[in-house]
Amino acid sequence: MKLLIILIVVLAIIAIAQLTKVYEMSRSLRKNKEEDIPAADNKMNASLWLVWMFVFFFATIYLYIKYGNYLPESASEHGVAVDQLMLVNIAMITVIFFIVNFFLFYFAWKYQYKKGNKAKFFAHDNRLEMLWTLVPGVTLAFIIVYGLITWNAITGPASADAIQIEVYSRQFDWTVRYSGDDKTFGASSFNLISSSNPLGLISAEGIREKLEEIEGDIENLESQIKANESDHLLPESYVKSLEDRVYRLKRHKQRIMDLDETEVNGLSTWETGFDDKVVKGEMHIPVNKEIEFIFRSQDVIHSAYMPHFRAQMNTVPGTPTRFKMKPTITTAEMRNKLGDSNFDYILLCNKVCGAAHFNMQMKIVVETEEEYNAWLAAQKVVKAPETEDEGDSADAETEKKDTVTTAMKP
Ligand SMILES: [Cu+2]
Repeated sequence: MKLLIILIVVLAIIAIAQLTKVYEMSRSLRKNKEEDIPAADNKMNASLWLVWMFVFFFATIYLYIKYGNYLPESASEHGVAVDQLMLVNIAMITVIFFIVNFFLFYFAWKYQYKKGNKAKFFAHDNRLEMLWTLVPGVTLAFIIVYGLITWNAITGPASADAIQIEVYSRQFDWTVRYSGDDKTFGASSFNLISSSNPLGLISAEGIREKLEEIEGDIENLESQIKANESDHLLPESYVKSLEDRVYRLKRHKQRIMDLDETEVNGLSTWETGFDDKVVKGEMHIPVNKEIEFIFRSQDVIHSAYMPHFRAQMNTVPGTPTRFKMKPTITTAEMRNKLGDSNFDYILLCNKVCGAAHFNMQMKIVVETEEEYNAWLAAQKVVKAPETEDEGDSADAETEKKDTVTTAMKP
């Protein structure tokens, strides 16, 4: 099949070369020079510029109408300002587009070659220089200042009673964390990330489990190295790689032991995380309440894109980013407005982050505050509070902490 295609291409090239030759020979027979262009050809080319201008303008207008409004009205408060900014920019660009392109094609037609026409020599004009420096300068300054004012209003600090939601990205899904009644997220560390703890939440148990896992691995590797000291069965390079892994695991262990248990509101940082709620699959948010999103990423840069709310923010490994917004239309209201009972808000990844990037999405449900509270109450907390009586659980707590403190001493 491939050979056939190559053959066709080669034959086509030969055919074109032969046709060109025939054309050149016929031209020399007519005694015309190659660079001589007949007046009729010249005129037709000039008129075609005008025809193309109309096709181009109509195509542009058609595309504006067909694709200009692919999103429904903004479902967030700041989104109205974003739409306004976008509209002003597009309006200015459109006006300039039509003026510039009109002159481009019109002049190509007007100044077509005519026998005897001579170009005027015109080197400099201060008024013209001023005009084409000042007009774009002022226009661009307006766009930038207007954009910055809007951007600063959107990205300013969130109010104190804003609901905080952590949006956590990794290849290739989203996880959401709600901070619970204490309004404080439990601390997390990438050193504790494991299949059972994808967010790397810090807890006494999490630390102990991870340390046990690492110690087990170190022991296993060291016993292999030790056995080799007597029987020398392993190749030297392999022993080197084992030693390297032991070194890395020990450093990882040290980093985990360095995690501190700083106090926040009288609770240790990991205790503040016990009432957090980790949710996958869909994110619920209440309408008309300010929400502050905190974005984190486990692996590469992703981008949290919520088109219906005109919101987008990169999620960067190692650097939490944030964005505040106030949704104004519930999912049910938007379904009514659009007459589409299947409509859902969506969170998409908008950075090409790997093979399954296209499918990295999550449903967003905007509902009334009562519905939201009921939904949130039904979600599981990270660690349920102890049910035994006070004295017992306090003892258990001290005991647990002792274990960790011992483990934490290198
Ligand atoms: Cu992604």
